[in-house]
Amino acid sequence: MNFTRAITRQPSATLAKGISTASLGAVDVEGARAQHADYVAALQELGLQVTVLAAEEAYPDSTFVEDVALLFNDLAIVTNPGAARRNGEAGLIRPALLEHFETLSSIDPPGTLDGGDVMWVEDRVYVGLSARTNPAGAQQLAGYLVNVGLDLVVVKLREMLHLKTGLNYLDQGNLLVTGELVDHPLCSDFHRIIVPPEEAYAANSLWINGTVLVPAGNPQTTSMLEARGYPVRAVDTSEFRKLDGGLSCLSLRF
Ligand code: CIR
Repeated sequence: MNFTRAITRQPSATLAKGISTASLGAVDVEGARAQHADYVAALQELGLQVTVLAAEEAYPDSTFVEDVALLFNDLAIVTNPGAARRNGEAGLIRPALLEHFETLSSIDPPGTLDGGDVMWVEDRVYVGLSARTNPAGAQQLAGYLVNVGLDLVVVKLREMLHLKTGLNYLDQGNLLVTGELVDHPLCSDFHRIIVPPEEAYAANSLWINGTVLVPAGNPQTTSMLEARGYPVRAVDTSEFRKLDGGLSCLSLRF
């Protein structure tokens, strides 16, 4: 399925106060803005019409728009983000979604769910149970998906922040995978491209209309993707990595 649109949000001046476990040093907000502009340019180069929403200073992590909504054809779901500090971001995305979707469903308390935990592969959706996404959130998602003919597979995470931190579907059965998920039974349905531990961050690469966006500085992953026939476009997201954020986190694609 080709994407035609994406929604992104400008990094805020308060970005450096975002949630982080990365210990990679202080965030350079100007650098992050430049990297964000290149990310938007990469999506545009691949044919997407990109909406860039204004920064939200009250929410340092709000540039990671992937976590606040799930989009499956005509079904749009606003999530209930699992980190208390990010919870209010869900309401902020509604107006942008209503430009494109007639109605919005929602994940509601006690359910919590981050979009980073959700991977869509054809007629199946995988959801990670993580520190952010709980069983009640996954159950609500299953209820919405059954109405549109999509199955839900639940994946328990032990270490990763989100499912897509370590697992990303490309196309034609190809799956990027790393770390705790490499030997997960779900992988048996796919051709695995195993990302080595030293490049684990590149498991969060992003298939866009035939090309794969790969975080800059991951030569092994780049070579493996090229060997499977994918054109690769490097995008530097090092400032977002300092906040545990990767390529997929920075947009909603539909
Ligand atoms: C957070 O901890 O919520 C943000 N600092 C990073 C969110 C990354 N989002 C994603 O992987 N989908």
